[in-house]
Amino acid sequence: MREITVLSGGIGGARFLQGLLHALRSGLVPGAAPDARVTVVANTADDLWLHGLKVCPDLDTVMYTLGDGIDTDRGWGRREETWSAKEELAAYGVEPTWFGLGDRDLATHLVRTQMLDAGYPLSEVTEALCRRWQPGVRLLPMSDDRVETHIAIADPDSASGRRVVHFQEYWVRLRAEVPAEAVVVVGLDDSSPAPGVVDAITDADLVVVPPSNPVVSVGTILGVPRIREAVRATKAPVVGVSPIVGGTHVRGMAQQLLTAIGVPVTASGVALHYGARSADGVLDGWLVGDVDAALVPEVRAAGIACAAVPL
Ligand code: FO1
Repeated sequence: MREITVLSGGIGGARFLQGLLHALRSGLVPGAAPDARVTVVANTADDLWLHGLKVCPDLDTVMYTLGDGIDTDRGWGRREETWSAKEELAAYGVEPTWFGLGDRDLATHLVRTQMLDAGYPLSEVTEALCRRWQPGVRLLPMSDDRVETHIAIADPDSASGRRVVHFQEYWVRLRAEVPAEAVVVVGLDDSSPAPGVVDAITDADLVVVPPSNPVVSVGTILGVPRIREAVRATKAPVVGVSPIVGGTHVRGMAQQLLTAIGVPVTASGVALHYGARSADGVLDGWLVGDVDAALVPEVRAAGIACAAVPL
């Protein structure tokens, strides 16, 4: 195995990638060359424009985590961060004040926005930023097109009884504490895979679905036209790791969003949501936590190889 492709969101995917790279480079992955190339296809639907800057949380979380610049307690943003610009913006009463842009992190968004304004596509911007961070993977945005996840929530004050907020407002300001009624990914149907994404999937020796959010991370990547087809067509085995262990997510808001789309919040529910490649889905194999061993038969019955391991 020389080419491994991982479809990743933010914090969960980045931490999985840290483990994968450590195992690979230590020669612990049977059948994989220690210098196997890892390509990360990252979700960009969490992206947002803030104070005139393009912020790409999942791309930056993977880049900072694997480039050793991440704040390990928060799991996002830079370590040794300062917040002077954020404090000054708040002093001016500039909204949103609920999204923390650190001074060091701002430099990334300034460089990215300047390059986007100069006409470089997000994929080339990401490649340029990675020349500094050297994450040890090829980091590709799922698309160079603008795609944004918005969440419909109940709003008794509005005529329709609901309103739509950007995913980051739902997650960061509302802490996913209001029921999500629908997930709307703006621009997804008109988006195209970024250069190299389809080939990275079809030419891989292994495709991995890490424990990222099945709805707003893996779900949005698979929702980019042609990406799901590439996963279904690849010669590589497609193996996933359950983000749900013991009936709940490890962190984040997968529980709330799976509920919003009617998927059971179980290790088997997510596997069946992704589906077996032999049916109409994308998975050949699925790993569940030891605590979920009782769910293995249900996953196997759906045509997906399955094992319970200490996730
Ligand atoms: N998450 C928070 O909970 N609070 C924040 O203020 C915040 C700021 C932020 C800034 C840059 C960035 O790349 C990520 C940031 N995140 C923050 C995390 C972000 O909401 C999540 O990492 C992803 O969008 C979900 O995976």
